[in-house]
Amino acid sequence: MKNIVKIALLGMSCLLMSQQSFGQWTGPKVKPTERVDVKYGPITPKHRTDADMEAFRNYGLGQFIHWGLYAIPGNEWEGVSARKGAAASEWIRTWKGPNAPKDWTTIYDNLYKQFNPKSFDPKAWAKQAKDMGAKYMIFTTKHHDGFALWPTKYSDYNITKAPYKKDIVKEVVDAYNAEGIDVYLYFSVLEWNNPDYFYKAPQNEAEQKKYDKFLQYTKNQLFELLDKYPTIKGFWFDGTWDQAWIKSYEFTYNLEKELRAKHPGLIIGSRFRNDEHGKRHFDSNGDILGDYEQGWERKLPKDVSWLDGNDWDAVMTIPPNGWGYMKDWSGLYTKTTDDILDMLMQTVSMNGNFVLNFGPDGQGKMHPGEDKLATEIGDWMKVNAEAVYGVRHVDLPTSKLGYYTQKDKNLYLTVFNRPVNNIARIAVPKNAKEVPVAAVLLANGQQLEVKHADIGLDLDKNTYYDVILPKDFQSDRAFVIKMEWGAPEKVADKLMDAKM
Ligand code: FHN
Repeated sequence: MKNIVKIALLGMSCLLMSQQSFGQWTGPKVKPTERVDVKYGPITPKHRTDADMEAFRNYGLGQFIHWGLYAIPGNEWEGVSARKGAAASEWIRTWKGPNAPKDWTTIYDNLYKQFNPKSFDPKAWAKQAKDMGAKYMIFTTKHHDGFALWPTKYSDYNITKAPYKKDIVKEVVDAYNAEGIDVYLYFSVLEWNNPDYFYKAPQNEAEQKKYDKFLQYTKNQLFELLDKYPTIKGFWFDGTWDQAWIKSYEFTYNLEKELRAKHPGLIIGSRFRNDEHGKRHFDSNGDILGDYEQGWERKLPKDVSWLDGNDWDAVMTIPPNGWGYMKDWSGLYTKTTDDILDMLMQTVSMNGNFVLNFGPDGQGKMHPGEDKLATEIGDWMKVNAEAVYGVRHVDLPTSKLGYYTQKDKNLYLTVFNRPVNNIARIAVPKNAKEVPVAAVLLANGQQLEVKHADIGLDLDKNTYYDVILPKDFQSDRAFVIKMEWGAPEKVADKLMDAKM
């Protein structure tokens, strides 16, 4: 009974945490009506225009890798699943409840003694990511368990103490860079097993002293990462939701400045810090803290207006939730290639980057399901990538058929819902100076007929361009129609609107 109450409480506090931390920034933005005094607000402009940020904006597709000690259990231990006892596979250290192994935390904290991934081949990972079409990757240097995959001077709980010994972060950075893929380092501030870590704000001088030690340690590690891996493009921060960190706004503000000074061009998302009023991601005036919105985790904005012009990324798991290796995918809905392509196109059509997560196993091998997805996504990208990279949102009425993207003079429609009449109808405002004038299928280079179709609905502000799909063109996946913009041939005479 006691345990049931504990689990219920844990569930409630997780829910509360997720509501508190995510509720306010992943919906339409509501700006305060009056501006508030904010001293520890944004450091960089809302829309950075430097080359590094432009590169970020153009990635389109990225890969996330969650790898650490949690890869060894893979969400189970001695045949018992942690599915109902831990929040996610990389959270397995927090496994509680009747099924949790005895002395589980101690077992977990000693897993590093067996971390010796014999099949780890960073070049193969990087090649796979490249073939999939990823332009950047985010790698977990250290997750909430605190185990560092690089030889940090500042903690003993690191890779040099594991039988593997070698600097995994370096191996990953070098391999991905060699494939031309930009690397971002995931860094969890939260550390479950660090005695100097505080969840609640320190209550007295002694506690503050301890937490200051933790803050200095965090700072040291971040500078160490910049020193050791100078080619990285940014940090992807996580575990920044606890009160002790929130109350350290002056420290985090200064730290952000120092990190940027040390590494010009560094990209930091909105999770890193908050203002002095405790507002995370966006300050009390609704202004973004950091270079891009970092709250789109396992969710996507409903429409582009929700983003208020901010840069953003969406990070996505393949199973419903679970970032680290999960041995057993059975009985779970795991996203299909079509699901992922749909989310990818939805994301880029709203100016975001879509980042797909992989959780390699304890030996360094990807899950076979991940291998399959990577191959299938890569096959699709080889044909259709120009509708993904460097594209922007299109300000046209939304299409029921799929998602628009644009680049230079080209408009792309990625069709997920093929119309039964084989007419892909593009709605364009009647006063548009540019309309689709030519179309081609990216799948096979076939030119398509484009016909003006003014369907004459009373009071309709749009006119229509019909792209005719060949009946004999079949596709098992979404396909892309590439259109060229040009001046409309002739403007049809306006028919009289009816009086009624
Ligand atoms: O708690 C983590 C989780 O394990 C995972 O790392 C994700 C990735 O975005 N971030 C946290 C929850 O927001």
